[in-house]
Amino acid sequence: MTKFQRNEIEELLQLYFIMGSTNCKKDPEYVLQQAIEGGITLFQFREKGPGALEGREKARLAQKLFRVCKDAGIPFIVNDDVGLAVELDADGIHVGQEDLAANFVRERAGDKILGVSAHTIEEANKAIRDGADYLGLGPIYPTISKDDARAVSGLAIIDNFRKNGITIPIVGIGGITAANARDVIQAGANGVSLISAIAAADDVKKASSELKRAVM
Ligand code: TZP
Ligand code: MG
Repeated sequence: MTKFQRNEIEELLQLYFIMGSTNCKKDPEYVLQQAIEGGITLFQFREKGPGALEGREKARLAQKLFRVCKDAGIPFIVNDDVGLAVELDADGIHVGQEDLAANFVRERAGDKILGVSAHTIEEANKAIRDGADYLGLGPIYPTISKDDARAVSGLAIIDNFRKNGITIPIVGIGGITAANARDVIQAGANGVSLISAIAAADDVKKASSELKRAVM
């Protein structure tokens, strides 16, 4: 388990912004600062897709963004890369079903926040046994930000997980905007996670604060 309390995790998931350099129209540090000013509650560094930074360059960007988060008191989660999360001493790590097994990640991550993407009740229960602190469910709506995304699940997946006794914190992902974020919470999620609705906005701070209002 993580050092964070369960109710703290639930609050952190409220407006969970995910981003890497390839998602941004402007300088990533600036985008993150604006998103924080708008009211995001948690940040995930996800450096993926065509043109993504690798190696030392990726680590350098991660360090910069981690600093921005630290200065603002926003916990910093690393996607997939357990080595980077440990090297930085990030606040958490998020893995998918195609990544390192969650029990192995939990062992290496110590008391960091561990998030796991799940698509079925079986995957969810395994992730919980492996020590997940929260689950990411989706894509709830169609997304353009993940080339290998699964089929769209709709809001039904959240309701279905809750009805099947999954009580740990849940965040919805995929195609979430200020127009549909409230529905995701009403379906039983503790928060929304999203990339493009903030990272690709012309006015990042405004987009982020509109989302904040939608989930509050
Ligand atoms: N996992 C499922 S959908 C998705 C990820 C990482 C992408 C979400 O991006 P967007 O732009 O918020 O739809
Ligand atoms: Mg992954």
